[in-house]
Amino acid sequence: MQVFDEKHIRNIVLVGGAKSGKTTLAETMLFEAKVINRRGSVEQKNTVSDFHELEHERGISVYATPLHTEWRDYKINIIDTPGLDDFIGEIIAPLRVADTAVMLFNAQHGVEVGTELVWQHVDRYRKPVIFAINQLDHPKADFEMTYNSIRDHFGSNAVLMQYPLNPGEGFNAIIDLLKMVMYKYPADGGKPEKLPIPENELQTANELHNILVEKAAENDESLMELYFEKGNLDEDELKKGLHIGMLHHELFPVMCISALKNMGSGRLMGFIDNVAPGSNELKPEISEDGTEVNFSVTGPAIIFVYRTEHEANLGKLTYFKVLSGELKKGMQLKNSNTHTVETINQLYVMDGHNRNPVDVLKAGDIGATLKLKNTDTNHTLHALTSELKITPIDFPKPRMTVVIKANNKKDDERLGEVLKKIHEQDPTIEYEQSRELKQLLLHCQGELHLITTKWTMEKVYGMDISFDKPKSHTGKPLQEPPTLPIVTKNKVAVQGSLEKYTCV
Ligand SMILES: Nc1nc2c(ncn2[C@@H]2O[C@H](COP(=O)(O)OP(=O)(O)OP(=O)(O)O)[C@@H](O)[C@H]2O)c(=O)[nH]1
Ligand SMILES: [Mg+2]
Repeated sequence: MQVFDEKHIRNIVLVGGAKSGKTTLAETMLFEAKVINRRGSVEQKNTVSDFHELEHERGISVYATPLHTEWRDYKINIIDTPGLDDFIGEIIAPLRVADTAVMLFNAQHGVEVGTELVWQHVDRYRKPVIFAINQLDHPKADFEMTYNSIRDHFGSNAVLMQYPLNPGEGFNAIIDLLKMVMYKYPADGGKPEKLPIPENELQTANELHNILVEKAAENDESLMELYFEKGNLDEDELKKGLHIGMLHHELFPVMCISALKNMGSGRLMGFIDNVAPGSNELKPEISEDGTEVNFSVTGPAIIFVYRTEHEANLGKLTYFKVLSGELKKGMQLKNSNTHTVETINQLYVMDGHNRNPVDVLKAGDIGATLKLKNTDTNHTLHALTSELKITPIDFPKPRMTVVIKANNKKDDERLGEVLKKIHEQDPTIEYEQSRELKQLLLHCQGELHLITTKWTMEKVYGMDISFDKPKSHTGKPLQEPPTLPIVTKNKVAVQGSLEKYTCV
């Protein structure tokens, strides 16, 4: 596998409302880059990204899944995330290590509630963002409504870089306002023809092009001067302005796609390669004591762990980003959080559950390793001894509490150990032995989060557990949360299927 340098690595995270098409887009990008030669679908439960049994059962993404493409001299690391905010931990952890967030909107619905929540995190990190309006082939696609709702929510910095022709069932072409060409797609998608913009679209295209140019010029004084001089910017100047605007989180280019029909995905990838910023250009990471950790290709290796996964047959998988230097297989690293030494015996580039072994990963890249003993999410590891710890990902506090019990003695003994792993994998799940209530409490993000946690405990760890309402020592329920339903113990035990969980 080719080794890419910082100038040719792009890390993107796919975020957006539930079912906006993130997993379908990830699959299409892998197909475009020939990582796979047949596209799977969410319905057929055979996408590279949604590979967990739980995701197949529910028909949704539950976990942050890293994938990658190697295409036209660039490596794009893609992290596909869930759309439902019960899984917010799986969304904000990859957001932290991504260079650019590609935020999808379903052209049937415009901006949805879930998207607004994710935006708060994207905005907080001031990450570069691309807005991608997806599902433009859908009979109910409404481009105007979607773009207007984007402008209403995110303001005039959301600027059109493309617009679709014939959105809806006949969707077959995109006008590109950066290149000022039309991409015309075969009916079933794929490689487009690059054609001149039709006569009857020229006026609209010119007007929108001028808005894009003005917006791009605003981000740089020399570009502003050029724009005043010439009244326009050429393609390279425009790219530079877009790049700077994205880097400062001041300009959010809006692109058009149909992930399902593979229209616009290749152009999106080209834009990520050629215009979106790389890790070497982003603001430096900040350590817990306020020191700036500058991106360095030549410095000693530093990695930051953004995610941990416990896999039944593999053990502990640790996902990280290389912030400095080169990480080589066999290297020993010092964990500044636990003051222990870890050996990187395996080094992988991940595509869903496929592990591609590599010998080296350079600064700016994302990878995974196995079987680290004393390393968790949010830890920093160094090639040289250092006390420096990268500021941890700030995971949201849980919003729902239940009592958790094991239904037999054997499982009761394992409960603490299993909950520790569950928390390590998803830090937005917490647990505590309440001395006051004399009950073991499980805190999580919501009903679906609770259901999926139970599923994991039963199916992955073979536990027999049940949930109950927390009660005070007087026997009265502590809270009556109408919006936070609790799973009834008996029904879960009898029915044992996720779909049939009943709430009181
Ligand atoms: N017509 C049309 N359907 C699409 C498109 N992209 C995705 N879909 C469909 O939308 C549904 C959801 O797609 P996913 O790729 O699972 O969406 P997602 O955003 O990953 O969903 P979650 O991760 O569960 O939030 C599936 O039925 C897809 O086939 C598209 O471009 N056009
Ligand atoms: Mg998905």
